[in-house]
Amino acid sequence: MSKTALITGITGQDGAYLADFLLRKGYHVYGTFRRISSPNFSRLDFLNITDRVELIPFDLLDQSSILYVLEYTKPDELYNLAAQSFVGASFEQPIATGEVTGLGLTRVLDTLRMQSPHTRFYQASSSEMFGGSNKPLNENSSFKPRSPYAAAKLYAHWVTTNYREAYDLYACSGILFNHESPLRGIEFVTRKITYHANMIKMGLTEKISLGNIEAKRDWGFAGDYVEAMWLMLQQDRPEEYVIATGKTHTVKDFAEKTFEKLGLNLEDHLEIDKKLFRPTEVDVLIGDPSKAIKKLGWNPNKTSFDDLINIMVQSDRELLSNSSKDSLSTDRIKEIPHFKE
Ligand code: NAP
Ligand code: G4F
Repeated sequence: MSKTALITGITGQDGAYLADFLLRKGYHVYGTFRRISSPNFSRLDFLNITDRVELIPFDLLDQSSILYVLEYTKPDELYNLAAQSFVGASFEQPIATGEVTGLGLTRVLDTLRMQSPHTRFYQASSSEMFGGSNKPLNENSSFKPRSPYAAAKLYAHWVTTNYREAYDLYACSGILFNHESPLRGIEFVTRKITYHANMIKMGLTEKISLGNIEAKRDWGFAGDYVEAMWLMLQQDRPEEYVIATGKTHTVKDFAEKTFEKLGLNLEDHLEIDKKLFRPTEVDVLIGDPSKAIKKLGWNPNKTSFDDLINIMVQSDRELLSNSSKDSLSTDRIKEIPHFKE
């Protein structure tokens, strides 16, 4: 009989790639979506897998829906990817972020403990919890969250550890550094850049507004990172793992390379908008994936920084070329300014 997996947040970037990965491994995949006026399965459509997964309504804010989903699925593996995942928005919606990203995990894990304790559990922890460092960060590095999002993730991280120790659950946290793809939300900086650069190339807009372009991130490809999530749940013992490439680049590097690939000069099109700076910033993130390489056999070098940019630039070029001109507007990707003062 095939194994079953439940993915919360299957409509998101990682949810879609993980579903695709697990289907290829022969899993029966259940995925949760929020009951909103028009549920959006575009990422599953992009990977041609919408009809191959079983979609169940669910909300991290609603204990009953969590109970219902677990009773119905009783999965072998549960991947908790659902979250309010945008750091920027967490400054404007700190309470909702805490409710969904922090307490939501506790609702899931406590229900799991009572309804399906045999299920192997994966929690999507984040490198944001570290708060940044010039030196590579590993599983023993200390945490200093610098946003409501990071604080909520750290709470969820510690609850996962606690439930493993207190109730002997097979509960793992993957501490993932930034990972991107053509399916990345358009408000995140990499996708904002590849989308805008293509718009500029096509003459549909002239400028891109960015915030702190000196910030550095350790960027990998989401398609490679979902394999690490799965590997964590195949081990003898549940543990924490850092997943990263071990290399870091500035936002400016990412933007310059993207513009260069399209034959454009970033300087001619860039506007720095102070309103896009965060009240507190994580200046540098770089991860040390040695443990994942050694224990999981995971390969951090499958997709290089350059290849990642190529994949995203190409995908946005195709997306924009296939869209009607009337539907294209950079207004779609306006960000909420951060009111520090
Ligand atoms: P994403 O694209 O923003 O996806 C988030 C998912 O959570 C979406 O399916 C969203 O549903 C769902 N969701 C939001 N609020 C919910 C609620 N109240 N109840 C149920 N579902 C809800 O995020 P991602 O990039 O795939 O990241 C996946 C997870 O990894 C997140 O937990 C994120 O914080 C974490 N993480 C990501 C990275 C990264 O670089 N991508 C790094 C470290 C950790 P809708 O489609 O309805 O909005
Ligand atoms: O792309 P970002 O919004 O991603 P961020 O904040 O690093 O968070 C992502 O990675 C985390 C893992 O480390 C995840 F946990 C989290 O869920 C999410 O997936 O911003 C990256 C950097 C920041 O320093 C930001 O200040 O880019 C800087 N930046 C500069 N201009 C901008 C912009 N970010 C955005 N979103 N938009 C800008 O215009």
